[in-house]
Amino acid sequence: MQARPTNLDESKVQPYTLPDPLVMQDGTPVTCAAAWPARRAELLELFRQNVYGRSPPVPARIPFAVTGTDDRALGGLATRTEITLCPTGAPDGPAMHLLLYVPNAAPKPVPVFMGLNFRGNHSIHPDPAITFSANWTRYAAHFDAAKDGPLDASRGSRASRWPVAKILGRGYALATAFYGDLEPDFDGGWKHGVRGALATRPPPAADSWGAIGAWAWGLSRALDVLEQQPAIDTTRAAILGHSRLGKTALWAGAQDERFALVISNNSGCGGAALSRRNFGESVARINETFPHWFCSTFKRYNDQEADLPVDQHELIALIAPRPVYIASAAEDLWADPKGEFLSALHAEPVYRLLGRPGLESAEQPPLNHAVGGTMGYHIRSGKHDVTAFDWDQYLAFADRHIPRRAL
Ligand code: GTR
Repeated sequence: MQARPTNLDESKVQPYTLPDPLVMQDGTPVTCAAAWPARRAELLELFRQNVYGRSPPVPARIPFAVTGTDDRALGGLATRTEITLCPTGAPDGPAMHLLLYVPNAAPKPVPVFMGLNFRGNHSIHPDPAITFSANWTRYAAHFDAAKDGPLDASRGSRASRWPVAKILGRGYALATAFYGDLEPDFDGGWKHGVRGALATRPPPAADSWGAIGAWAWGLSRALDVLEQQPAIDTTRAAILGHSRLGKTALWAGAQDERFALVISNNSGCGGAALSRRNFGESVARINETFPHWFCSTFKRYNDQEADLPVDQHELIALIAPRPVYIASAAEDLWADPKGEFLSALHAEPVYRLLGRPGLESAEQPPLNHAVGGTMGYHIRSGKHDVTAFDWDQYLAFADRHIPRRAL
């Protein structure tokens, strides 16, 4: 069946009714903070069953090895550590290569920004000592070069998205890994990643996890390992991601309450944007183009968004009362900037119930102007990307919520 045509015209947005995050499935209203955990559990289960699928249990032990360390990295600014971990618990299973920079000057332990990268660890900074990602080379042919620019294999090709010196200078560590270490991003990629390694029964069940679930789960396994690094304060771990990895960051933060702060950069459909708003990428389009990202039940809602028992504002609500930041880009209509804002706005009642200020703005703010209390939002000018402006807001938000220690 042909998916409904994409709508990019605000005047053609059809009315819709969102499920209320503060009403239980059986109709009971959630009126006090003490009643929230039960609703939270219910929503989490609905997202597992209908959207992202169910993640496997946490392995008893995550084997890891420090494969390299240099305490005079980046001209003495940082200690660079590379850690190889086995997210499934099996030493001969898929390996995740974590690159960690810790600022030398900051009092330890330091808060940390964590996020997966699209092009291998070597793409985030020209530092010649970063191990070149073998998995990136292995799977590069699967990248959509037309959409995402030419395949630049060079070191630092994505440095504009990772202002490493600025992050370190502000007293934060940075931990990143190539998302393809967990699962290469194509239909059938599961065979080469953690889903394949843990598969128990093909064909998968309707609520078996998709690739987004696998990437999110891997971030939690990286956090397991960071908890064993004395220089890192994992009670102040921020997780961030762009686009499909923004969807991933939200799902990781929703499930794993150890993530103290969650940032979605231009995450769009299946991320921060409301599914019921017919603007930009739709559930049908995303399921058609990326059949491996979500659980198979999600396909039931192709052009039938009103039947979803949840919508994406409830994903944001699952992060409450922890700080969450949603960022849009004005030219990124495919991701529905307004739908991303509205999703945050409709999650706000949960933050309020839990005694936290929310967005503090009922209207989408003007371009390049951040708003918010425990929830943050901005829409900046420009395209689908991560820019210096975005990072400036994230660092300011982190300074307010997971500050570094005073010298
Ligand atoms: C697009 C996709 C979006 C977003 C983006 C990205 O093609 O339609 O949902 O995830 O890719 O991750 O770059």
